[in-house]
Amino acid sequence: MLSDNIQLVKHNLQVLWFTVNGFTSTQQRRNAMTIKLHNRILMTGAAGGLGKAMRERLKANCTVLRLSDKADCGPAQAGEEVMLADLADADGVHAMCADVDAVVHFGGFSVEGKFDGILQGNIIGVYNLYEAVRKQGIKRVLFASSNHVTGFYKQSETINASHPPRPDSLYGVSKAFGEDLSRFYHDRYGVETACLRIGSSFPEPRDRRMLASWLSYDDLHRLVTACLTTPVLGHSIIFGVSNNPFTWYDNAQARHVGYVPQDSSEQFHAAIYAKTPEPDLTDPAVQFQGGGFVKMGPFE
Ligand code: NAI
Ligand code: 15L
Repeated sequence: MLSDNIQLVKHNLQVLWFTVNGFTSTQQRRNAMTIKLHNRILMTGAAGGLGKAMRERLKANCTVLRLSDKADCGPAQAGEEVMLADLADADGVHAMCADVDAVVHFGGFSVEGKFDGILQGNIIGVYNLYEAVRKQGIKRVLFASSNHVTGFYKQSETINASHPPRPDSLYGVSKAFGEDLSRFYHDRYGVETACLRIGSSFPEPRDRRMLASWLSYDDLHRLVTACLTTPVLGHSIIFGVSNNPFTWYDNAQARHVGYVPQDSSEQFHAAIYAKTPEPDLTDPAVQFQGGGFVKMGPFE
């Protein structure tokens, strides 16, 4: 607790120094924010796409990066620990949370599909995680939510964190559950959470919709860093997108987090427009923000 407070004071002094003296470069601003406030960070979903992309980057944010997944993550490298666990196994989840200072939770069922997989990973799994967080006294969690919590808003609408959820899939419903569960653990037990409503985080946007929803890996790391280092996070909902020329999201309610995206989908526009057909405006996948998710299933 004392060392946490010392770290927070050091962080605030560093940010104050830069604020008073001015940031002479973007790099200085990033360096000021990428300080090691945490000794051990647990990253779940380490074997997945975002886990692999963040593995190296997140080492800048902590002394020890603990990696977990139910799938093989490969051997631990310098500055890493590996503890495999199925999120549906409460004892395994409790063990992987021991001695952890903050959790970056990417693990779970990441697309629309049969309910049982979603239930195990995203409902029971998230409950197990928050129970372990509560029992282990972990203060801060970054929860990978999704744009599919609000996928049934139109692509002609701009939404913010106060808009009610309109999930476009069982997957989106499960992420809405995770957001509500994390709010309960904040209000009842004081656990701070950032619900990152990630758009489309891949090396490049793959279609016209992703020109609006794209989040570069470097911007995802900036978002994670901002959420880990902001002095007071509370319970915050943040749309995870890059600085794209058009988007459907307004992050004004998360200014306290200090996320400043620096990448843009603009560089991909010409190529994407050249290789994709004119959108059919009567297609629900074109009308709604969730794209193809709005017409998937049923699966039983
Ligand atoms: P992914 O499917 O590549 O990785 C998810 C990882 O979670 C996998 O390695 C999988 O083995 C693990 N996992 C699944 N069920 C598990 C369980 N029961 N116990 C333990 N581990 C389990 O997904 P990706 O793209 O890396 O996404 C990471 C997170 O971010 C997911 O929660 C996803 O829903 C969320 N997200 C990702 C977006 C993207 O554009 N990549 C967009 C919005 C949300
Ligand atoms: C998600 O939530 C998925 O995890 C990811 O695979 C993409 O489909 C993304 O949303 C998207 O909407 O592009």
